[in-house]
Amino acid sequence: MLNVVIFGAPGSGKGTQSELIINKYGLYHISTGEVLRGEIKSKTELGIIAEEYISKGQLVPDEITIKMLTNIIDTNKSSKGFIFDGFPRNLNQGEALDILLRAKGTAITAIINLSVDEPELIKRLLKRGEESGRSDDNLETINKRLEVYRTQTEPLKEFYKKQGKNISISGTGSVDEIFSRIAEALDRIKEATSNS
Ligand code: B4P
Repeated sequence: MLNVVIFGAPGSGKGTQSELIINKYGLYHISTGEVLRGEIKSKTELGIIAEEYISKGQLVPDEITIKMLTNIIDTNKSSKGFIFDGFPRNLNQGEALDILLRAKGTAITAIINLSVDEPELIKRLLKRGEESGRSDDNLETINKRLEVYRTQTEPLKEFYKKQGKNISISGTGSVDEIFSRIAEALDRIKEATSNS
């Protein structure tokens, strides 16, 4: 199985690149942000709780996101592999994901770590806010999300570096240019795993 985490700050292009990755590699896309936004739109009990956190730029509690992820993996067992977009977002989620995959006899193959500088991230998110009206794409919430990323999510880089799974990719340039860099890395990994 090819299991890839797409990792990066808010606005680094995780969602954008995931779409291209699933088309080329046939992986099952799990975006916790997208699932949560769907719950908010349908005004479910979970959505009402999630909205409180998302609109303030905070992470939704782990017990909610880990349960959500477990259900999605369980219902898509036959997939060729997964792309985890927006999960894990802290060390606790990283450890939970490892345990979950180990129990299914598989593991994370690699993490694609998209690096983009903060002024560019803010520019992209403000633009999306104007176009989509997403409640968390305003300057105050963006700054909070970037702080949460620095303090809670970034430490995961070390976690995956220690496992030898971190692949850093520049997330600046056109969407196609960035995808070529990602595809080159994933093709190399696929080749190495099929020869081993
Ligand atoms: P997410 O939905 O994961 O969204 P994101 O990090 O804000 O954006 P992403 O990096 O996917 O950006 P995109 O490709 O769209 O999370 C939203 C919230 O949900 C979180 O803040 C949190 O509250 C909650 N949440 C989600 N998962 C959670 C978890 N596991 N635990 C707890 N809470 C969780 O790109 C952004 C914009 O840039 C787009 O408009 C795009 O068109 C543009 N763009 C992309 N690539 C570009 C490029 N190369 N050049 C120019 N613009 C580009």
